Amino acid sequence: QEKQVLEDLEMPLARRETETLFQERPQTGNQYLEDALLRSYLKTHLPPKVLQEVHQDLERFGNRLQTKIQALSWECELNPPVFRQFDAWGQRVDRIDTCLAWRRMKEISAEEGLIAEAYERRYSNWSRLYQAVKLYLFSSCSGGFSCPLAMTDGAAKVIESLGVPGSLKNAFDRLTSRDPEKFWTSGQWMTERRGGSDVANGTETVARKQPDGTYRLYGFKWFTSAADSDVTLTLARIEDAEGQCPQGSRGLSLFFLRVRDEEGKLNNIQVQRLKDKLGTRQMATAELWLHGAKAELISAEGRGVASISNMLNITRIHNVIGAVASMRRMISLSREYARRRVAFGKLLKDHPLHMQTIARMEVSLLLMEIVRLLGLAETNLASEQDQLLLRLLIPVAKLYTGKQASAVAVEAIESFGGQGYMEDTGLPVILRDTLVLSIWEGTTNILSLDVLRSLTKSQGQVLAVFLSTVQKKLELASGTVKLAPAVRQTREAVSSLTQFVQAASAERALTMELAARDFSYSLARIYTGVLLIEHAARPDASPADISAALRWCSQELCPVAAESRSGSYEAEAALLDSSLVYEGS
Ligand code: UCC
Repeated sequence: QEKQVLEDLEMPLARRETETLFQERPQTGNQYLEDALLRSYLKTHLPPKVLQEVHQDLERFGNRLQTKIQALSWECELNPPVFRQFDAWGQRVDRIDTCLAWRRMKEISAEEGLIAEAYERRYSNWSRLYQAVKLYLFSSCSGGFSCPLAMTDGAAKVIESLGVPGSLKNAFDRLTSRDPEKFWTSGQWMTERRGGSDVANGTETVARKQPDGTYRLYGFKWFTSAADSDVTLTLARIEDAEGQCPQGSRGLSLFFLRVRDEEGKLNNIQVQRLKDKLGTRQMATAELWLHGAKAELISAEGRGVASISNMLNITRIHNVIGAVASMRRMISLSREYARRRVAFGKLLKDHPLHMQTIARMEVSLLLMEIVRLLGLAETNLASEQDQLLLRLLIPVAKLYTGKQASAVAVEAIESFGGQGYMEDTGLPVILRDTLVLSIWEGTTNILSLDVLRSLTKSQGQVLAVFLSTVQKKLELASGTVKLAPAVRQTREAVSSLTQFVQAASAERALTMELAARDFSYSLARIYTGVLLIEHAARPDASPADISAALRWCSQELCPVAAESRSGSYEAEAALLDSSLVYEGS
């Protein structure tokens, strides 16, 4: 085909019989089979018997996605949910109508065990990794259904961590069911009108205790994703006998509620409107009034934030899955296009700058590492070090991949030239949908502060484990000659990071806060670097594995040290101290 294209190019337009020079649609195949990095990761880590079974299922699932599910995803984009407040006779109905393809996604999610797999634990600690790989493959074809799945997984996790109390047994069974008839999805209603980051001070919803021990919730949930879900977890303040509510974080408790009753009637909930969003338009995000919604208290009183953080850590991992999947999708489309598209007399794939730009976008090993650790934690196989590392890496990976995903999407769109800008290529929707990944589930700054929180709470242990794990991995790879530059660059970055931390501990807290984002980026880049190095140091590593590690490590791996050396945090701190900052800047 390449030869044909080049021959055509030589021919004057009038004599061309075919239209090979028209731009061709990039066609990707089975996304599991085409993902060499994923497959080699699974081959390296999974026990042979698990690998054999998992491989068969993933190959089948990859085909199903390509031949059946992908088309449904586009249907979801074309038919976003519609809100009907009243019926023809003036009765208030507050119906959110979703399209057939969206409802089919729910059935497929159950059939494929996209939540169930993680809780059945057929493959012990490897079940989480297996589930995450399926979600990763599904994500780009899911038409936004990944969002309710994230929250469903988070809700199941919270319920499981409570020991699945009798009152929640039915809900747990449904959230983790493989039966499409039974399967439920969950929402996660956290954001109120004062905002979604400062949950401790922004939550106004009040919970009134009923004689039967249940609660009624009163409040306004201003941003509820996948409002067509069956159940939800939400935060509220329990009112005391005097009608007072404790304020702040310690006043928040966690509740479970069903959105509708058996007859499909809303649980004293009114839908105010659907949100008119930039992206994720396939999914119904709503403003909801709770007028006495019946709910069950599921945390200790005042432990709402700590309890829901179990859910947040899962939905943040899903965010990483979504980010890595969208990057993967964009990169494979872009690569595929580069194999077909001719510019300046040669195929795009033969332009070095173009290919270098595409190749610097791989971060999937960070995701695999997190779900590997989560799998260990969930089967009581994790060491204390594993747990500390997991606590640190979740916010690091969420903030880094969330930001990276939209940058990659922009770059990939550009790699298509003007075609990337055309709605009906299906490319702009990917860009729109990636933009939310750095916003929901904690913005980049909120998560950078969470990284600092994990440091403070563990008295620095998370960082000590991070550094020792990195050193160990570098040591093991140090005999591989081809990787020497990458190992050296990473060692230098680790040493800069250590120096920065030592210096920062003598500074005031403000300096560390100003550096929090760059600090988190440094952790993400260094850790991704050592994972790529570790993978490339395998005896059967491919030249592509080696070049991926070398390319990754040739970038600035420790931006926090570079910024610190330039004195930018001190300068910013001085500006904040002085009156030099303009109002609102
Ligand atoms: O709901 C949303 C949209 C849903 C759509 C999701 C779909 C995703 C799909 C992706 C697929 C493609 S968005 C809602 C987003 N909102 C957030 O994520 C909240 C962002 N804000 C934060 O994370 C804040 O940092 C807060 C709320 C956690 C701060 O609250 P506090 O109360 O001020 O924080 P504290 O006092 O530091 O923490 C309270 C407790 C502590 O435990 P104790 O009391 O034992 O010391 C903390 O250690 O909570 C614990 N804690 C955590 N534990 C706080 N964060 C964590 C954590 N991440 N992990 C473990």
